[in-house]
Amino acid sequence: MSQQHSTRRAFVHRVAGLAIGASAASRLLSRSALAAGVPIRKHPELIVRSPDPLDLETPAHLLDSWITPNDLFYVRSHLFTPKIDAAQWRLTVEAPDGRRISMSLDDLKRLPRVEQVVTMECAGNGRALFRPRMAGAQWLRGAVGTARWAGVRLADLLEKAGAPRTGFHVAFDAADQPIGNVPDFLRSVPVEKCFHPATMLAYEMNGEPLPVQHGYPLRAIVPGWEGAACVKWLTRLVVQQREAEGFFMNTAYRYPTRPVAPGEAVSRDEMRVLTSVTIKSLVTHPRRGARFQPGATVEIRGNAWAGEAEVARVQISTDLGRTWADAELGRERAPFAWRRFRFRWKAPERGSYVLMSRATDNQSQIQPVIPQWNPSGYLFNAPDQVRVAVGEGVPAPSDDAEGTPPALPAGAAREITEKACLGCHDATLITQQRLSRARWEAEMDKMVRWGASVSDQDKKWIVDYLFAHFPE
Ligand SMILES: Nc1nc2c(c(=O)[nH]1)N[C@H]1C(S)=C(S)[C@@H](COP(=O)(O)O)O[C@H]1N2
Ligand SMILES: [Mo]
Repeated sequence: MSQQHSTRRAFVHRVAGLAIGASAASRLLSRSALAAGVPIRKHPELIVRSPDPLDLETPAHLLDSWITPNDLFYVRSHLFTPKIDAAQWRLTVEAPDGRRISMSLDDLKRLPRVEQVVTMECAGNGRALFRPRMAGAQWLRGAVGTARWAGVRLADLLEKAGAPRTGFHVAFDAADQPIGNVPDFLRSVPVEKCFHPATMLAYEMNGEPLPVQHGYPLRAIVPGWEGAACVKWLTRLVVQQREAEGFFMNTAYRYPTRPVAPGEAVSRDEMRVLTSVTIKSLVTHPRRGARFQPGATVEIRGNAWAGEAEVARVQISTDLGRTWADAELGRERAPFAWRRFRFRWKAPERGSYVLMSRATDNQSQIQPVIPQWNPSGYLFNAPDQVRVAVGEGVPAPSDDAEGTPPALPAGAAREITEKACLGCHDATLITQQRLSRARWEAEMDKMVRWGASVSDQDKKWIVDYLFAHFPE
């Protein structure tokens, strides 16, 4: 190890930083090979959190409808988008007694078709709003959307395969491939939820074949649960006695079982796998930074959702949360879909105002004033807020896109950092973070475990450089 590193260091010095380690080079090659052939057209207003693997956020003001159009729907992919030939593709289902069924897309389309409107939210939606901050895609408010999904009931397939109805887990395996040592995306869901009549495998989204970035040709829809349960590019379902193993079950997508202090470390056995998302709302109109004249009538609109529960009430405050008034709920509804809300507001005298929304569900859960901090930044659900200006000359900040520099800044360690990191992901994944030194170190350690080739000396330089440019 150390000999290899000292050789590489010497080489790097000799060619004035233009050298590239052999393993980094091969990862760069495999990256372009894996990523090749899946060109994705992106709506110009979506915020790029990472271009490849692809993470796109929807600006909140574009979520101002019950159904989110496909080209505006957020995208969250941990790995490179796989290119799948539907003619060759099959889904296999393996039952614990050894029974196994295998189906083509046409076979699936001959099963009874179900269609339902379901909201899907990434567990990390709102992560960028937690303090202290943590590593991860820096979602603000728009890693959420609602679509009309069509496909088959998962229960129909499980029944065909003779799967047991209780006590087991269904592991969802998918066609996206690990990058270097970055773990495979593998998740499982308890069989009881899989037999729920609303849980489905979808091959259509809003009347179109599933778009490639949303899981073509087939994905899971697990209504009410956080997005990571909705595995895309499905290839294989295994009914097994235990939860699936691996990073995306054992480390990611876990939430503390007790209230923790901001910044506190929490051990694995004090966390459980995330399931339902919680009560939350989003103001979709007006947008942040809008300007009105005193006396103007403004319709405040938005969406509220409650995971597996139902939205019972949405309230609006325009005086920094001192008083709240009921909004009217929209008529469009479906069991696991968000509800629209609206409220008429008469813009008062000149000034800067914050329009806030706060939802309550049918189990009396209400959005908390202070969201529960947790180590990975999941389930942020404080009341939403949109600052607007009334009258001329009042500042009206708009922070939806919260500028992410696209490239690493100049600095002594920039090239080492590029070589160590950019084989597996783009620079924006780094430049959007704002972390303490300890968290930058922890991120580096994780990346080394995942196959980044860095010596201890390089690691120190990289952490110094990252902390200098992207401190909390
Ligand atoms: N195979 C696979 N499925 C996946 C993911 C992934 O990286 N790979 N990301 C998950 C996460 S974290 C979320 S939030 C949703 C996002 O779905 P979308 O990209 O269609 O919005 O897909 C889930 N399914
Ligand atoms: Mo997610």
